[in-house]
Amino acid sequence: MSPETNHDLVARLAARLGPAGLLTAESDVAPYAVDWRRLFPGRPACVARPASTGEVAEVVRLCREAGAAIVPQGGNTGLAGGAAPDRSGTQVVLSLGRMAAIRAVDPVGLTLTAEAGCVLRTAQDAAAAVNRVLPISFAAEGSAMVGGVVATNAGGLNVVRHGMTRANVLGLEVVLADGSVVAGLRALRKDNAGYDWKQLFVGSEGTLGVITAAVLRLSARPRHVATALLAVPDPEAALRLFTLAQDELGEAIQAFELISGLSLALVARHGGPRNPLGPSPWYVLVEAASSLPALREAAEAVLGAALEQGDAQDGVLAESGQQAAGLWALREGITEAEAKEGRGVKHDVSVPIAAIPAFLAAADRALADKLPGARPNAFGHMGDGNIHYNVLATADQAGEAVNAVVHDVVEAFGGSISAEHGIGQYRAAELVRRRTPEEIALARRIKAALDPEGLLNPGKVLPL
Ligand code: 2HG
Ligand code: ZN
Repeated sequence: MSPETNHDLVARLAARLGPAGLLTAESDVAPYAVDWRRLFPGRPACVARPASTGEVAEVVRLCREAGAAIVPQGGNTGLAGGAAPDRSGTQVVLSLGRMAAIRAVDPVGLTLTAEAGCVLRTAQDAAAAVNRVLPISFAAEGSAMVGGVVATNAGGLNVVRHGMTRANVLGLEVVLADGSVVAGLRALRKDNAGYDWKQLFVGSEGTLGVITAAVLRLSARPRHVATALLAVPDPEAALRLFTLAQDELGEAIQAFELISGLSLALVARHGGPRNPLGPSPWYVLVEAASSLPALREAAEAVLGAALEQGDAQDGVLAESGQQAAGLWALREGITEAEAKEGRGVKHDVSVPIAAIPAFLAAADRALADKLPGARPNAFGHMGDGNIHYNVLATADQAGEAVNAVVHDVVEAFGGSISAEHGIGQYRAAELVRRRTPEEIALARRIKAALDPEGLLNPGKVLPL
């Protein structure tokens, strides 16, 4: 796109969206130009901030006429650079932040309909106000927006019980690359009429269409919640505890997190909350929830059994919601603490749950062999097989080299190189290396069918 086309496009967008709908000054654009970790600094032509689905469609049409690429963006909390523009100065960031309405909440049918720019926590609060739960939850929920949550198929803390975002999307409204609006905001539990096209857009990271609103599934709000932090000697013990919790608490388990001792040491070092347990090589944070009155007794019995069989050396069962929140603050403080500690090379991987201990041992060995001095820091959603095997690397260890070592081990265990964060631009090249040519060719055919001109978030998910 030439500078003149660029200039024309910005003028047209300004005329269509008005002053509140378009940002061009460098200081206004800056927060939208780079991802949260500041790994992918970009330079967009402008930031369009449409206030309605009709305006989103108009932005897409104007960009298409000008041949300008569009980078959809929600809360910009992603960890894969999926919402950051490139440095060409020609891409238009399409921020959904002004489309923040909750269109409907149905406590009987258990659904909530929200626009893409609605902050996840606002949607959770709206569900709580009618005594229901929106069961998608993760550390960035105070900034992440519904559109981005759906577009990245975000995972998080409750996947063990409620599945990924994908499992909680009932309907979508999407603007396609040609500017047409597909209205599929059906609030139905059962809808088996034809292709389930909405699932194509869930996890497509803005490369197939722009999600403008979603119908999300709500759940009953459990009356009792039991949250416990346990100090465990090793990942094998944690895995035995997972089985124990499955046997004794069953479907009430809504989170089962594995946390390394280093993770909580980093949280403490960087001003995080106090760890009520002593130092330990590993911890498990487990939460169960049910409306049945016997939950607490059952949780106490599990904790007792865990201590007795030696798989936990110490443990605390939260006495109040506030104490439970304190335990969660430890877990949710890890990402920021790691960022303050220095250069962390992230890996968001999954392996079969039962293979987690062997995977961790093999990855530690491979790292010690091939990249001496690199410090692994593993934590994550053990109940879903998802480990954030992050590596505090030395200055001379290139990120790609660290990725290769870790991902080779992941591949040997039949795992995935992105369990929940998506691909963005961070993992696009790696995806092509780690999936079969047939899978990549299929993905390219889907992309070509929906975005033949390649204007939607180019270079994300699939490399150019
Ligand atoms: C979490 O589980 C997030 O806290 C972030 O997915 C993980 O910082 C990370 O690597
Ligand atoms: Zn995670």
